[in-house]
Amino acid sequence: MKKLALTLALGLATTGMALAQGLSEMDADGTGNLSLTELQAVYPNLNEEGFTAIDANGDGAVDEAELAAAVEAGTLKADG
Ligand SMILES: [Ca+2]
Ligand SMILES: [Ca+2]
Repeated sequence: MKKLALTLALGLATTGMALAQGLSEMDADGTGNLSLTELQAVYPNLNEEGFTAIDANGDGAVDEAELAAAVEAGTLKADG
């Protein structure tokens, strides 16, 4: 029973965090974060400057929090 509740809670959390397109769907190489190339597959208009702006901690990859912030700020739009 507890396990079912946890599964449901996780499912809801995942749904709540769902963006226009989830990070895992864009993460072609399965690293858990997104490179400029992976983001450009979905957002062809994104250039290196835009990527740097999204990469808040400057580690050269966009993680889930950075992706969510970019979508929320309108930096990334689903229709490019
Ligand atoms: Ca990746
Ligand atoms: Ca980063």
